[in-house]
Amino acid sequence: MKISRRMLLALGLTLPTSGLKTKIFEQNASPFTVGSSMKVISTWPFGIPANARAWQLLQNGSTALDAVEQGVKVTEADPEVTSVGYNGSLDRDGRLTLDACIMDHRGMCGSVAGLEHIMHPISVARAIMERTPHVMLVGSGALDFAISEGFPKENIVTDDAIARWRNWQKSQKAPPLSPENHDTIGMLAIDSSGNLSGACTTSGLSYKLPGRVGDSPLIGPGLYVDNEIGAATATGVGEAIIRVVGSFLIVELMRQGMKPKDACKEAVKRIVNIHPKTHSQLQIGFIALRKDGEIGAFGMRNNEFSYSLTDAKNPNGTVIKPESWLS
Ligand code: SD4
Repeated sequence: MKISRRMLLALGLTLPTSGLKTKIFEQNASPFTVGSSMKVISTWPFGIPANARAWQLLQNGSTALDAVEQGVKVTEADPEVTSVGYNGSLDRDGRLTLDACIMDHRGMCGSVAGLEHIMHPISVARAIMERTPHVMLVGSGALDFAISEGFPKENIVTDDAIARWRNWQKSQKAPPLSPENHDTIGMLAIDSSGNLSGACTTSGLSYKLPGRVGDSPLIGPGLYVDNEIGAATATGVGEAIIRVVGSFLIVELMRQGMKPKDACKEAVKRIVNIHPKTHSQLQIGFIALRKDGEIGAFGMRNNEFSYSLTDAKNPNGTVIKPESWLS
């Protein structure tokens, strides 16, 4: 006679719970072998010092979430990077409005858009994730929240940024979507427990229309993390990245079995399909980190895009130029 679960319960007996747990785990398990090695990747060569901070934290046993937050804070505070955080590029009206988002291995996320006067928008995004029931705050609401959480209101608009903006006003040589006008840091990390997190932060397109929001603070286009599959993030013309929900698309393509590089290339291809005549004007770069540690990337324009990798083999970081659509 077959013994049913009901019969066992009636007898005051239970099925071995370990067997039950194993089954549930198997149903949800990642299809990829969880890599034993920690890894950090981020967009552009200016990711090297940001990766270094993240790597230091990972080596000390920090979570990927702490690593990516602290990592991109390096870039946010760096006046040499004129497209992220402090000394970032102004909008058409001369205001510095910052966008950022963060996502962890549990699928939790936080985001800010159009945030002024705050040095570290990524930490405000994390505070929204951890201390509110919301995902995204924008503009004055985001600023009020940041101040209420103790973030100092600072002047992060530099004389240099104002001079660049005045220069642009005079010449208006650089159109708002030109490649030299934008560069975001997007960072992905895998920690010693094999958990993934990502962060993305930018001042957005230089001289953008006031109120314009790009892909970088948007969970889906600018950043996506699925702890069973992998993570992806983006840099480049946000409008084009939003149209294909780039980072989410890449993670879903990896779920279907595509390699990280091929998934990034497919996302670029979809942008080409939507912009058959203008894609050569679009700077785009995607990076992806799969659960098992495999990385991949792809760019749009003639080898312009590069990204930074830091791991046990490259503890000081290395800059990699991925293939691009136009070469
Ligand atoms: C945006 N994606 O605001 C950002 C800008 C950028 O490389 O990444 N530049 O559209």
